[in-house]
Amino acid sequence: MSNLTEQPPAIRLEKRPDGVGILWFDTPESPVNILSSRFFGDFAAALDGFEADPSLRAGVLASAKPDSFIAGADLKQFVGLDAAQGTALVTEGHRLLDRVAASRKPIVAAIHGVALGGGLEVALACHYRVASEDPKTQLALPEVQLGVLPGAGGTQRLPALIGLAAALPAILTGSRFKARKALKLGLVDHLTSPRGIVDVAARAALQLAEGTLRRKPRKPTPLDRLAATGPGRSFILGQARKDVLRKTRGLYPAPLRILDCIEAGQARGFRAGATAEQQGFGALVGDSKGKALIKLFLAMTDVKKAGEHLPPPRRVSRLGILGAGFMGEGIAAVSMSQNTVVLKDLTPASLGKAAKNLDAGLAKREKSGSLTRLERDRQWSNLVFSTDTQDLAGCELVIEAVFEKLELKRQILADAEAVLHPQAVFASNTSALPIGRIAEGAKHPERVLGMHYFSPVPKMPLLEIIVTDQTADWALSTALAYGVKQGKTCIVVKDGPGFYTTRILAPFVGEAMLLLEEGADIEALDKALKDFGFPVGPIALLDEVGIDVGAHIARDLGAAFAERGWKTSPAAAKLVDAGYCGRKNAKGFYIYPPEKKGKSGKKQVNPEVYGFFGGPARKSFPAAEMVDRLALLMVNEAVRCLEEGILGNARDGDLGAILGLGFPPFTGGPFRYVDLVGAADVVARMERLKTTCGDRFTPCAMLVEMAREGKRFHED
Ligand code: 3H9
Repeated sequence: MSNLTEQPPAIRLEKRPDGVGILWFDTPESPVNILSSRFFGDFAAALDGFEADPSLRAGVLASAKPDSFIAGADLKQFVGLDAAQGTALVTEGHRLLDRVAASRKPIVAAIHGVALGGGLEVALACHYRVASEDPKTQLALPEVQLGVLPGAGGTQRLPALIGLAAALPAILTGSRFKARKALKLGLVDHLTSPRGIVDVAARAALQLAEGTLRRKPRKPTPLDRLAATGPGRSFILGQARKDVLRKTRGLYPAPLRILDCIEAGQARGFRAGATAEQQGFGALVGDSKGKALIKLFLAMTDVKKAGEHLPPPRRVSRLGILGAGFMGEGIAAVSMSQNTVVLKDLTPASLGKAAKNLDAGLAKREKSGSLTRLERDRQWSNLVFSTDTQDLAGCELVIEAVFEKLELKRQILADAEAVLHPQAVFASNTSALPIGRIAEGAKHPERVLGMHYFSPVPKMPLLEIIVTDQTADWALSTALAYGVKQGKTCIVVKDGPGFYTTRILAPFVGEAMLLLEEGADIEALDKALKDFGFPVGPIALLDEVGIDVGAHIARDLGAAFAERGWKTSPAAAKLVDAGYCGRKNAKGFYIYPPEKKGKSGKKQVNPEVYGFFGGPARKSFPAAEMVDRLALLMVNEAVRCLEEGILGNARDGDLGAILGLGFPPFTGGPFRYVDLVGAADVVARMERLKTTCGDRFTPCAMLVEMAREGKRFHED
C-alpha cells in the first residue's frame, strides 16, 4: 500500500556500505512508533527495497524515535473497528511479519525503549534480537489488558521462542520484562548499551549472514520437557484455563481466546494457530468489552493532559508527608524516586516502623531486578525521618496523612503553615472530610487542596485531587504534575461531602448493609457483585476499608443527604461499638485464617455478625436484584456528581470508579455502562426498585432527561 498523503513514510531504508540495510521506524506525527495499516504499507515497501537490493546482505529493524522501539498497534484506530476489519488488519500484519521471518537475508531487531504488543511481535518475527540494557527498555504483550489478544503472531512465536510454560503467564497477564529478564527468558539474544545498539545489531546481522553467529538454543527446563509431550501440553493448558476461569470468573473473553489460539498452534501447527489468532483478534476488538478496555486506556492517556490549560506547576524538590502510618508510608514509597521526602510523625517508633518497611520494599525491588543497588541507595538517601515540624521548611508540597479527625487536620495545617513558604501547597489525604472545612482557619486557603490516595498506595493507580472554590490554579497544577510523577492517574473533582469516589461508594456499601438487615447471606451477596465484575464483594471490601471508617462515612454522608431518602443501617455503628473494625483488628464480617508461607487461607464468614442483622436465619435473594440495588445506586450517585459539577466530565467519573473502586472495567465505568444499556433501561430499573425499596432509588434528573431524550454521556 502506498502513502496516501504527503506525509513521509513510517519506515525509511538506509543502505550501509557494509551491506546492512537499516529499516528505521519513524511514525510521522506521533511521539512513538505505532502500527497501523498505513505503517504496514510503508513497511512492505521498505522490505521490497531491502530484498531487491543485492548489495544488502542483512537487515536491522531500529527506531528513529528516542527511547521507544514500537508501542504496538494504533489503539485509537481500534475503537472504530468491527470484527471483520479487525481480522483484516491483523491478517495484513501477519503477511508482513511472515515475510520478515521468511527473509533469506537475516534481520535483527535493535530494541531500545518499549517494545509492546505488535511492537514486540515485530521483534519476534526477526532472526535475532539485540536489546539495550536500559530501564526504558521494556518488552511485553499487554493486549490481554486491553481486552484483545496479540494479533501479529505473538500467540505462536512467543511460545516457540521461550517455551509454553514461560509464554503462558507472559501473554495471559501482559507483564513487562526488562532487558535482563528478557535475556534470561530467551526473549532477546544479546544485551548492549543504548548508544551503539544499531551497530551491534548490524554486526550480528552480518555474522548471521556469514554463518559465524547462531542463536543459542535455550536450555530446556523440566516444564519444557513436559510441554514437549501431548499429554504434558494438555495438562499445562488445562491448568492455565482453570486458573483463568478462577481469576476472571469467565467475565473476560480475551484470556480464554488466547488459550484457544495457543492450543490450536501447539496441536495443529503455526498456520492453524495464526488463523485462530486472526479470527480471535477480530472477535475481541469488535466486542463491547474489548472496546471498553481500549477506551479506558485512551482515557488514562488523555487525562494526563488535564493540567495543560493551567499555569505551569511549581517544581517540587522537597516533599513533606505528615503521618508515617500505612498511607503516609505508601505515599513516601511512590515519591522517594523523585526528590527529598521528609516523613514526619510524632514518635521515633512510628518512624522506625515506616523506615523498616520502606527499606524492605527497596530491597525487594532490588532483588527482583527492577532496581539497581545504586538506585536503591539513591532512593533511600532521599528519605528524611523527622519528629520536628521545622524540617518541613523548604517543602514545596506537603501531604498530611494523619487520622481522619477534622480538628487534628486543622491543627496540622496550622502547624505546617507556621514554617511553610506561602506558595507551598498543602494537601490533605482525607477520604471524606470536606477540604473547605479543613481550610477554614488557614492563612492561605488558596494553597489547600485534597490528594486522596487509595490503599495500598503503591498498587492503586488512582489519585483523586479535590479543589475548593478557593484553591489556586497553580496549586492544582502542582498537585496534578506531582501525582503524574508518582505514576498515578489523576482526576480532579470539586469539594463536597465524600468528593466523588467516597460519595458513590457509600450508598453501595450502605445498600449491602440494608440487604443484610433484610436477611441476605454475606457470601451470596459478595459473590453476586463479584460475578457482576467487582474484584471484591461489598462486605469483604468493608472489612478491608475498616468497618469503623465505613460507619464514620455512612454517618456523615447519611446526614448530608438524608433529605433525599438516603437510608443507613445502624448495624455498622453497633458492630464498631462491639469492637468490630474489620480485617485490621482481625474482627470483621469474615474470619481470616493466618497466612501460611506468605499465602492467605480461605476466609470464612464470621457467624456472630449475623447477630447484628436479625439473627442467623438467612433468605435467598436473586443475584440480579442484589446487583441492581448496589450497582445502580452507585451509578445514579455518579451521575448526580456530574449533575452537581463535582465531576468535570463523564470520563473522570468512569476512571475514578474503575481505578479507585473496582467498578467492572469491561463495562467502561458507570457512565459508559449507562451508554451501553441505555439511560432508559437504568431509569426503568430504578423506578421499579423505588416502588419496592424506597425513595433512595429515585433516578436523578440528569438520568431521567437522558432517558427521555435518548442521550449518551460519551460520543464514541
Ligand atoms: C497491539 O499492539 C495489538 C497487536 O497485537 C496487533 C498488531 C497488528 N496507540 O502514555 P503516553 C500515544 S495492542 C496509539 O502519554 P508515556 C498516546 O496516546 C497495543 N497511541 O506516554 C500519547 O499520544 P498523545 C499494545 C499511542 O511515555 C503518546 O503516545 N500496546 C499508543 O507515559 C504518549 O503516550 C500498548 O498497550 C498506541 N499503542 O508512555 C502500549 N501508545 O500525546 C500502549 C502510545 O497524542 N502505550 N500512544 O496523547 C503505552 O503503554 C504508553 O503510551 C507508552 C508511553 C509506554 C508507549
